[in-house]
Amino acid sequence: MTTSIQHLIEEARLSARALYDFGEGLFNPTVRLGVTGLSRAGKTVFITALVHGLTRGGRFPVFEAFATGRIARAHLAPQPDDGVPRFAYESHLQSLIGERHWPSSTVDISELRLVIDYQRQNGADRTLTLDIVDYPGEWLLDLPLLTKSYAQWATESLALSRAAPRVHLAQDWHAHLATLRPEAAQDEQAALTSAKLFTDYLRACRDERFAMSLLPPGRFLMPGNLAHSPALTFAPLDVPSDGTAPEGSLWAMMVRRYEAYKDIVVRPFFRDHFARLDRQIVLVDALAAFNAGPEALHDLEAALAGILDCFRIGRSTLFSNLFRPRIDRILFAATKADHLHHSSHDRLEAVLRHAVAKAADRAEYAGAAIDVVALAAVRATREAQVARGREKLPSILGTPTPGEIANGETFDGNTEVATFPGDLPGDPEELFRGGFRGLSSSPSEKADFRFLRFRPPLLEREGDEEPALPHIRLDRVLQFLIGDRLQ
Ligand SMILES: Nc1nc2c(ncn2[C@@H]2O[C@H](COP(=O)(O)OP(=O)(O)OP(=O)(O)O)[C@@H](O)[C@H]2O)c(=O)[nH]1
Ligand SMILES: [Mg+2]
Repeated sequence: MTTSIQHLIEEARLSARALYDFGEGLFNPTVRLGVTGLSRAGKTVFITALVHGLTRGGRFPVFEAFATGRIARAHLAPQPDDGVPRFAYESHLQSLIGERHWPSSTVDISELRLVIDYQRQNGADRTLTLDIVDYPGEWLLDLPLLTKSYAQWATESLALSRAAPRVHLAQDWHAHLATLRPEAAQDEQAALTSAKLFTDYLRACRDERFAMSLLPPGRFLMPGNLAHSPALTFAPLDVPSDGTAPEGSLWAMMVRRYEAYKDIVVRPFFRDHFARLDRQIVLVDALAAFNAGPEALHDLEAALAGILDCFRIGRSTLFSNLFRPRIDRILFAATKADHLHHSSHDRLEAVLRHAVAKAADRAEYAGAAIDVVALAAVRATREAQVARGREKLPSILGTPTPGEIANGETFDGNTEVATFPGDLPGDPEELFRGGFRGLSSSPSEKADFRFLRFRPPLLEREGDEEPALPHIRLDRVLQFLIGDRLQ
């Protein structure tokens, strides 16, 4: 099928969907909120805490409609899409509150509908439906592939893999690549081996010590039911970015599979999910990047540019203006801010703001309104000043998860400790200049930032009331994402 016919069909499908959603929205004001972030960024915890706070009376002084009592009630309702898994809110909440364990990892898209009954500022009673869609950030970072040819993608991926620290992780794959001739006859075993070695390389980049963010194609690391299919059995070859693949060659085989990946994975995601979102929050684990080192921070910045590119690409080039994606607000949130003393929260926000601004320049971004926040959806720590010699260090207190290690001690999951995670610099540019040590270049005792994983907090129950979960700035997030729709 030629690309233009394919595009026409895509547009027709998209248009039908948009019209249907539009009709629904007329009778029933709805906000479709996308929640995304790379794996372990904090999506599941964020959604669980947000829904719990809205339905069970959280403490949200900055969320105006809530703080002034205009929200009468918020409750869960059956979700609109029958083919999408439901977000397992109840079991995630049970882990968090009942067992004091973080919810387990999730790899698919999921959805939850929350209905909010509220009073407008003029006194009229209204309802706002909030559909929350949780999807992996890796899927989002695949969207730029839609506008790239195989040769462009291969050239970019190879260039990235030839810079430190990736080049050390890519040795096996590069060695195999050097034995391949793109013009040689197509060869399933060669494709299988290079896809495997390329995937191993991506997995090594994602490891906590390196914490790289930019690792498309996303499904290579989370294949689901596509594992071992031809659409996931390709890898970059060293080919000229403007050349044509000879028929029957290994190169042509790779091109075909790369295009199949876009057809089977990327386009349906764009059409069925991304194009239907109204608002988007992107959760970012900036602390994991500090932990790993300066290269991880630069990689994160490149990933943010990639993400901004997605919103721009979606808006301008893929489809007609009539039914283009309609996201009008994007919030970037640095998660797990409770790992830092509050004196560093503003600094964490400043680092993310700096990275997003640089990324916006790189992606020549113009589009939806953007804001940035440092957040802890669930605050697992308290604060204290700990004396070290004459100095008083701003420290945090929490219960490390069982098995965490610091200063040679392994924690049992019941003992509370005070730690000093490290001070973020007042000028974010200092971090980007790279003058700090992370796990990618030194052993953990020498790293400049040390973040222990803590258990969720122990909550005090008052009578039969379900306790509220402590948080940092979750109310500011709500105000930005839906405050204007509740006026
Ligand atoms: N202290 C603290 N830790 C958090 C918070 N949010 C997430 N975490 C930690 O980060 C881990 C990952 O959080 P999840 O919400 O499962 O992240 P996710 O993005 O859903 O991860 P995947 O489902 O694996 O993609 C948790 O197991 C916690 O250890 C938070 O607000 N505070
Ligand atoms: Mg999850």
